[in-house]
Amino acid sequence: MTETLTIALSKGRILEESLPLLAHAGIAPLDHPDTSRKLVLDTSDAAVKLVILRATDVPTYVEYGAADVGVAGKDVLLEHGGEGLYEPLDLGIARCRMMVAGFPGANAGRGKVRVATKFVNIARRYFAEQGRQVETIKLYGSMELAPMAGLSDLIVDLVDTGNTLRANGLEPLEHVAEISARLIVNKAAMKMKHRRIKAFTQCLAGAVGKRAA
Ligand code: PRT
Ligand code: MG
Repeated sequence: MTETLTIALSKGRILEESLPLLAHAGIAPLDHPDTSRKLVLDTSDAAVKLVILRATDVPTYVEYGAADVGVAGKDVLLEHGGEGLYEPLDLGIARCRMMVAGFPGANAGRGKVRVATKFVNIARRYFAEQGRQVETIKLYGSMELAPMAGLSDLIVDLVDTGNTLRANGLEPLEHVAEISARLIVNKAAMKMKHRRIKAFTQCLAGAVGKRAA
């Protein structure tokens, strides 16, 4: 019997950049994920389904086995805590950098500093490792506004071109981590569906290799 495979993805750049890799594994959604309102999509492979989630929910679905595998940004994984998951492959897509940013020189200040971010766990860990005292403030969007509005001295955010920071008078100040999307796998599924998942991972690895070449 063919083993079924449920793949968790998020809309936007992860989905866009994952589709060519999935195509390499013989998997194409039957409905277009951007225009369809369906959250579960059948694919060209009858045994494979895609579930479309918020990016931050992808590790949760995979950890609890509601999806066998998923594609998640390293930022999301670092923030979620990756203990309940396998992370067998760096897909090399949706690349960016996690940075500390602020007004020029804002990171030179002494005393307690306020840091606004969506990534409070990553920020706390980063500053704690350096023995720097910070107060983290959790935000859900538009981190770039926080320094200008006087909410925080610094932000921790993802940076690609740097245009968003520049447009708001901010600068990248410190590099926290290189970010790219990873294939994640449920631990029980890795045992129960070992062959299927191994073959799928190898197909994706082949596609990643071709992209890099
Ligand atoms: O948008 P939503 O709240 O629904 O969820 P999300 O922001 O998590 O999803 P999405 O699709 O925006 O991002 C999914 C994943 O893409 C992230 O988890 C990252 O791993 C990865 N990624 C890669 C990025 C970027 N590049 C990126 N540039 N995610 C976000 N950005 C944002 C950044 O937060 C900032 O607002 O783009 C802006 C900076 O871009 P530049 O080019 O102006 O520097
Ligand atoms: Mg976004």
